[in-house]
Amino acid sequence: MERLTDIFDGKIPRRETKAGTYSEIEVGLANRNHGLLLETMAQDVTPTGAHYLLNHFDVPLIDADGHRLSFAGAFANPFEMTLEDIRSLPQKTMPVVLECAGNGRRSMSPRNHSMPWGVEAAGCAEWTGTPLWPLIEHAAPKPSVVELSFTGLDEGFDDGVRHHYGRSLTLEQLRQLDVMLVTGMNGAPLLPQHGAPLRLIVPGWYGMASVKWLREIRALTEPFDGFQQIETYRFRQTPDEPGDPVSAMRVKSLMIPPGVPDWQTRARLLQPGKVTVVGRAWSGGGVPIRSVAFGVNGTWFDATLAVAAGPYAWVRWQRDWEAEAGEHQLECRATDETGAVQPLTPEWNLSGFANNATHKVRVLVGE
Ligand SMILES: Nc1nc2c(c(=O)[nH]1)N[C@H]1C(S)=C(S)[C@@H](COP(=O)(O)O)O[C@H]1N2
Ligand SMILES: [Mo]
Repeated sequence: MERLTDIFDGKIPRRETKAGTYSEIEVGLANRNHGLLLETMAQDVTPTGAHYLLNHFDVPLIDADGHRLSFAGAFANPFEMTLEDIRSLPQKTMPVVLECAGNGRRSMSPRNHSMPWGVEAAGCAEWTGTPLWPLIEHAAPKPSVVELSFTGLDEGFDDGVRHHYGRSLTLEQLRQLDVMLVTGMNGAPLLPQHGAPLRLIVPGWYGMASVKWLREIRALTEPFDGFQQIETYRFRQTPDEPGDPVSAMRVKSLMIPPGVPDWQTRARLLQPGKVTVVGRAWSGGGVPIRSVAFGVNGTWFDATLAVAAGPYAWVRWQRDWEAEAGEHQLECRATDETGAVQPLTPEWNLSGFANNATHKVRVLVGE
């Protein structure tokens, strides 16, 4: 890469045009799905339009009045619910961090053909809905039940397999996780692209578990064999191993890049003097953040933590920094209450899942 000074001195007015085209497949994916605008981390709650988006297939446009959620399969008391039925149950609003399991895979080589996420496939919205567990108890899984599957109305192909997007959780997981049936995001009805009219939110887990456009909850007496459960979202080092399933999020932190950006490169220019650097940190499974360290060229300083808005929300961190002229690499590194700490460099698996390496931002300090 060029020196940052060259960018801000206008010595490199534009990136040179290079031979070859963008990969059509990657551009197509990136144009349908988008990341968090990091600057919106100034607010506790991610605005709906700035929350990341990950949709595998087409967004199904569902008539809310006609929509039914069915509890089917090996339940003693199978039933169906309308949205009105769901909204008449006790309602709860929770700030929850969602993060895509593929967040951070952009720098892997050879690459995985999927969303080329940098750091921005995360967000913390306020989700409104009703707790799922009482409804499962009402449906009464038969003693032979091992898992429940959750199926969305969206449909497509992956690796030659046609399927509706679907995931499963064991009864034990459902008992422990505060899973919610959600109809609202940030005080408004769900938008079509975020799962309208009904989705699951599985707090503390990577986003793939939070099934959108939910239409069926099925009690199964054998483990679920859906494509999104057994083929993808596995930690594999070789293609033929079954791999452990991806579940709870790993400890992570992000910073709002300080200063002002260059349009094409996103390189940052900042004035010398005191800068308050701000970011957010979270971990999975409801584990709180213990500390965040702010790094400047590899030297670490303790950041101050605010109080998180809930067990599944991210927490604000900040650190004052006396910025001196020159090029610097800023970095943030969180530790959670179990002692888990972010690695400094990625630890890859075949799909680039759950990369929680530290967030690094290069800045040029100058007039
Ligand atoms: N039905 C359905 N649910 C889905 C998906 C999908 O493609 N179809 N994508 C999943 C993935 S991989 C993620 S990361 C989250 C993203 O949720 P968001 O787009 O509301 O941020 O939704 C999950 N739920
Ligand atoms: Mo995802």
